[in-house]
Amino acid sequence: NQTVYLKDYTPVPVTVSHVALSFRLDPQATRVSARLTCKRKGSGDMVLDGEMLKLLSIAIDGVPLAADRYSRTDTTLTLYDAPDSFVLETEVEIAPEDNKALSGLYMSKGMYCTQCEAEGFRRITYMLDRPDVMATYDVEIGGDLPVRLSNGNETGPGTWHDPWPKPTYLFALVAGDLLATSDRFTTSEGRDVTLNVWVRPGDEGLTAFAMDSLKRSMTWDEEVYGRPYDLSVFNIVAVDDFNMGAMENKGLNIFNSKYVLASPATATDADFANIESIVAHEYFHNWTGNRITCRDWFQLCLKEGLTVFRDQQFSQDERGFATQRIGDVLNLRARQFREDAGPLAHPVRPESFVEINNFYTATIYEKGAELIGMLRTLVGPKGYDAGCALYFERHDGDAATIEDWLACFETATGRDLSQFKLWYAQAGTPRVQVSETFKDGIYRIDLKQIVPDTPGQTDKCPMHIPLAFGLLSQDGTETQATQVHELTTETGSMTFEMSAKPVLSILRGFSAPVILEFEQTESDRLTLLAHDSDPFNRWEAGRVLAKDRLMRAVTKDAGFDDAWLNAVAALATDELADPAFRALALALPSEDDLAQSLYGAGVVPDPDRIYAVRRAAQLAIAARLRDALPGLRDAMATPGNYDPKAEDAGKRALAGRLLGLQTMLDGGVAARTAYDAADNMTDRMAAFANLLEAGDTTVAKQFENDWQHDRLVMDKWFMAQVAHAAPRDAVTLADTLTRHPDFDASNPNRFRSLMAGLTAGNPAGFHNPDGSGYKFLADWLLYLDKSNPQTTARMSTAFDGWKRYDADRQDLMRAQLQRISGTEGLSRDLSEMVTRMLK
Ligand code: HT7
Ligand code: ZN
Repeated sequence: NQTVYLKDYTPVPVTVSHVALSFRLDPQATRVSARLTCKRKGSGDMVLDGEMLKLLSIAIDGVPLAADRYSRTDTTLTLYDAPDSFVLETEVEIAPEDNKALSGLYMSKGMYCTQCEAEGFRRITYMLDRPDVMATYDVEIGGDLPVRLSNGNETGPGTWHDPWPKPTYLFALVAGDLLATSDRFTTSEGRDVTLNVWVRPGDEGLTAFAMDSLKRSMTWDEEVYGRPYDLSVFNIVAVDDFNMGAMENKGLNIFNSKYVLASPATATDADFANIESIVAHEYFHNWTGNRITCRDWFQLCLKEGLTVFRDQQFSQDERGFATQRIGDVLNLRARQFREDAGPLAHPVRPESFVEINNFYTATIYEKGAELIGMLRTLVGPKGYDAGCALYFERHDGDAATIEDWLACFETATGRDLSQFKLWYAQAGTPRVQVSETFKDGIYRIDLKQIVPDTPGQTDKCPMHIPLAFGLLSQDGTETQATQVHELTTETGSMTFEMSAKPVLSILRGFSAPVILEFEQTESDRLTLLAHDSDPFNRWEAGRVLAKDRLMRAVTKDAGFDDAWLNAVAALATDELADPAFRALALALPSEDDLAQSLYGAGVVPDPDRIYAVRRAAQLAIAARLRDALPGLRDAMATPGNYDPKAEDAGKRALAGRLLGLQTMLDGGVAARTAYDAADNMTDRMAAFANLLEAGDTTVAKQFENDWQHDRLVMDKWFMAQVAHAAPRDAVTLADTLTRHPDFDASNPNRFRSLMAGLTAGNPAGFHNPDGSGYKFLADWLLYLDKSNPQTTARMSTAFDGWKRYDADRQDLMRAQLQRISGTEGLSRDLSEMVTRMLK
């Protein structure tokens, strides 16, 4: 397993400017003929990539190639003495039906489909399978399958021309029995575009929301970034077997069906929100990813961080800034901060990798998006727009780098971003310590940043950290509106002349991905919770108050005080506050969040204790709100037709939280009524989860009987049962469910639902002190690695927190990691992950 280094990047000596492909599809023996128009750019042999290909013929300029003009290994085809310009013709045979890795050309429920990012094209034909080789494409898909799709514009039945040069990873082909829901969109340039959402017959009633999301995304990208669409057709295809969420192939986005198909009866509000943001994300890639792509895979954040930032902006505009930002930060802390704090920490632009598929991480995506957000804060909205405009103008058609991106902002705004660039190179979440004094009319804030050591990186330089802050008087009036302080040195300070000590609201809007360490007084936090004009920090104040209580309950057995319970109750009952905000404010920090914070504070987390303390806190809040709960829930009713938009979703979210509290008190009585009355999947899942928590023994069977025909709903059924099982029963239940006739490990959605139901959904169950959770996961990783290394490697990250725990649990987890690592024939993907985790 070879390590690839950023420092070793070299351009190709021979490039390909046009690709003509002809497919004769067959499950066991698909023939792929390729004509590559090649041109020499430098000296050296042309080394093409190819894996699992049976080479049937090879010719240059129509003349079969003599055996001494080329050589092959399992993964390459090298041409010796290639001329200055020539056409390389190959014919290969592949077996899509046997491709269970879901990379390259594979079959899902009788449908042919492709996944080429990052390096799947080499499993289709010989080619320079790297993002800096951009070519135009002509594709011909033979045979009589009713629907045959590829990139670009259709020129005849099953023939496609893509005029926009693209790298191999954006190639796509889909063929099979599919039905489209169609619509039209006219771009700001007057281009008439046909929009299609293709699904398997029977699913055609579930596409309306995805189509609506697509049209809103197209409008938004024109209005906010000035980016119109550039082909006459935009196709989306829903596929059941898919390793990730979706893929932005030029003009032919392929989606995990989970992120396309939705109806009120089958999809929750969270599903609708995911569909909206993922449709937008893939569409936005057309400019940030496709028209301008990455020079090499080390630059992955160039397209992913920027596109996540854009989809987050879109969702803020569609759904409201505060709830979207809070949700995004919760996700960042849960996934990226966790990654940054463990053995898998890596920079947003890594310097090396063994398997690039292992780097589609929260750090590249979510931290990458935070870097764009910080850049926007530093240069201001106008500077940001000017930098983006220059980037699109200067680099359209390029395979670009982070340096190219930052240079556009330096040119457009005149700012020096050299220190800011460290965010791309230095891994780890910086800690910012804040202290304050007030003396003789001077209010002083002292700041200190600490950038932690991470694997392979020590003694780091100070980062350029934008800290948005404001000041409030003790009665909650804002005395200073938001300003940005740029912390560029290890320590810094600010002073203000004031007649009384103010209340500091710092890191407003979560202006930088850092951990704040600030011993703020209890009364200041309560003031922020009640009055901060920055909704993120209002929520954050409540979060910090809750976390303090929970951590003290874990470490010191402290009870829950009236001041806190009253503040929570006040928020829950505040009719003037947005229900979505109240729902977020009522949610306690997750078990994993607490484990992470305890570990950060030098305390070994005990998963059982954390589980018990969270439940005790929920019970205390429920008891405080006892009489108000039924009325509060009734007030959140959303009569009439189900509307997935944010307003009603917020009400359902709050109703769900309140039902959770009622269940703590009544053992599931209200949840049973709610389950029987539910007329949408959001309410049904909330009631189902609560009934499971309450130990109801009939509801799982009832749910199964009602929904066994629907694969996406059944994913929820598998996950919820394991996530809401009593911790000591969770592993046994998960194991039993793997023998259910509908459990199919080869379907990534099903595999992830069950495994993540345990590892993420039920931490106390996964960390069962007898080690059964660890063995269960390791057994399944070893099983799936043989056929689908990508999904296996991803799931293995459940072990990445192993060093946090007590010596016994560490021993048990290490033993499983060692067992995996010592297994013969491990994939490169899983092998790299366990090696890094064991280091
Ligand atoms: N750019 C896409 C990434 C992706 C992917 C990567 C590795 C293996 C399978 C994959 N499927 C999709 C999705 C995106 O970020 O938009
Ligand atoms: Zn993406």
